[in-house]
Amino acid sequence: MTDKINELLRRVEEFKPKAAAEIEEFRIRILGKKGELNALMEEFKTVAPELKRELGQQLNSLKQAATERVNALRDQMQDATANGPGIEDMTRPGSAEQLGSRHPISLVKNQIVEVFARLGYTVADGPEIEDDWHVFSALNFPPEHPARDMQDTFFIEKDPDILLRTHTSSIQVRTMERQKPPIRVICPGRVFRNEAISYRAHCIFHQIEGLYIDEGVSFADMKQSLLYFAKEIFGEQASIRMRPSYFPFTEPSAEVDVSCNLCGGKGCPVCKGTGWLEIMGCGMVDPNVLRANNIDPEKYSGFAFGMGIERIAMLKYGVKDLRLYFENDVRFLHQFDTAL
Ligand code: 2NL
Repeated sequence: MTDKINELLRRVEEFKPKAAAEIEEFRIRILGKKGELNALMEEFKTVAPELKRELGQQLNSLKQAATERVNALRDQMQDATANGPGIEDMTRPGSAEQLGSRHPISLVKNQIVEVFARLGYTVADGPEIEDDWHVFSALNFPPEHPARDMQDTFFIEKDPDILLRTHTSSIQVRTMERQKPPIRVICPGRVFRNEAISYRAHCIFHQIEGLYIDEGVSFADMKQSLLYFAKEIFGEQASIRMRPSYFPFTEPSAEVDVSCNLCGGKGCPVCKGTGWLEIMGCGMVDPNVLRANNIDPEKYSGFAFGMGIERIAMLKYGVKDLRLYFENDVRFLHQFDTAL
């Protein structure tokens, strides 16, 4: 029996757990009700009386040693998890932190903002829940304009004066309320439209608009600013062209195209054979808009432009489906942030 006791004592001393769960398993196997120690205690009952004294002492020492070992191992394990290295192997490589990455929409927004900051624009923000004045009336939308329709705009049911902004122009209107010309402001933000979701449309998307008002601001100023923007975002080889267009808030208005980078202007499937890709709308601020915002159109003139950030990011990164921006699949999101 002494051999059995010594054998168990040796196993207790040599026991080296790798995880906390192993200690508890070991405790139950040795010290538990149906454990090996109690089995020896049963056996002890049958030994000859003259051996009882000596074996009793050995069994008590074994029990004490096992209990102390289990408690000590438990403490060590706790220290190791609480304080880092304890019984741990200090040469093991550290566990790497899984870092997130910036969303492509944020990356492109920041790049666009930086370009215009270099031209002296400041950044402005405004509420997503707006009223009719800041989204439509102050921007020369006639009362019957289709954008005012429920089909295009999300209204609050109880009060049709409250709506989700459909463009970021409302931020510029709020800037004109606060600030006298010269005004040079760039306004990024989320906008909302009641659209069916597809690869090229979503009911929530992002815009950046810019507004420049001062004495003597011309169409030529606008063209040069937007050419600079296109070269900064799409590369030095980029050129732009303007096509006549219409917006309620600008006159004259234009659609801006950038030369297709994929085919160098020769025509390819991406630019549908035209050599050009539409990137934004722009125009000279309509005198009605200046007047509505208490700016004298006889003294001041200005230009404004607006673009969809999703679209710019699609062209820049070759993203084919706009819905990818909203699904938050990390396999998609991790591809853009080069700062990591
Ligand atoms: C587009 C076209 C545009 C504007 C936005 C604007 C704002 C004020 C006054 C005049 Cl406060 N204009 N914004 C002007 C022209 C075009 O956006 O296609 N956006 C995605």
